[in-house]
Amino acid sequence: MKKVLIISDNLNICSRIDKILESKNNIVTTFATSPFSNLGSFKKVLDKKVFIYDLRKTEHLDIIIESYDLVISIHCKQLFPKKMIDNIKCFNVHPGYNPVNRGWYPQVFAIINDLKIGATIHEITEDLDGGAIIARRFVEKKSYDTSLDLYNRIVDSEIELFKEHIESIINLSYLTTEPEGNGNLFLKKDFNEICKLNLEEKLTLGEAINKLRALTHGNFNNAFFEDDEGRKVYCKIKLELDKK
Ligand code: 0FX
Repeated sequence: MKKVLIISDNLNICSRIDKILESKNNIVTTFATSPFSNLGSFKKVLDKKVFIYDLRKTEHLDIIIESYDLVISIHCKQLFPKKMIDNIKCFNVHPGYNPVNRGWYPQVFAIINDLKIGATIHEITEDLDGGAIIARRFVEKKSYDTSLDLYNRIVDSEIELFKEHIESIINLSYLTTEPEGNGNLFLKKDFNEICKLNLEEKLTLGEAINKLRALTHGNFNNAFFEDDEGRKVYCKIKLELDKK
């Protein structure tokens, strides 16, 4: 019986992963989230005990290392410290095709920079989203995708990869490939920077549409400009494919 820790800050994905793991009888799964996540909603939706682990705390790292055989990060926003990586097998399910889309909000930067995109499961190293690749898959990018449309398909792909590879991860019988170089790495600060629209910036209409659809994600207020009176005006775009 393998003791698996799933650590995540994304409840929607966790509940889908939970359903997959419920059917496995060779593992005992424990869920944990980060100090800044809403523990109450994790417990309510998953309907089980959920721990909070603060990966900056040595005592929490010691508990993890002693209590589990492996750790899987599924959109966990905490960085895994060296002590953890060195002492327990750690894996990451990433909403990007490594090494092309390392870092934050990969679909946003894939739309703006016309990069390929997909999902990856990889071993965790100290290099952000840079470890050996266990499985990865491209996801199609459509001309009328907003960030949310593409994100939803990427998450579906992450879940599929997880379903297909979880057995080999548990048994440590998976094969790996090394990422082809460093690829691209985008951080949260890069996202924050592109959200502020410079109305004087010269872009083609295509580039402008791409920027706005990359920053359109459901109800999030991302892209904005400042008007003459210094007020923030948020912008979203609506795209619709001709169904005829
Ligand atoms: O959990 P997650 O889907 O993923 C993020 C990173 O993108 C990922 O690379 C990392 N491995 C993981 C730990 O954290 O992020 P989220 O649930 O905060 O946001 C999901 C999407 O929502 C994001 O891709 C873009 C969009 N979003 C999110 C926020 C907070 C916005 O458009 N605006 C926002 O302010």
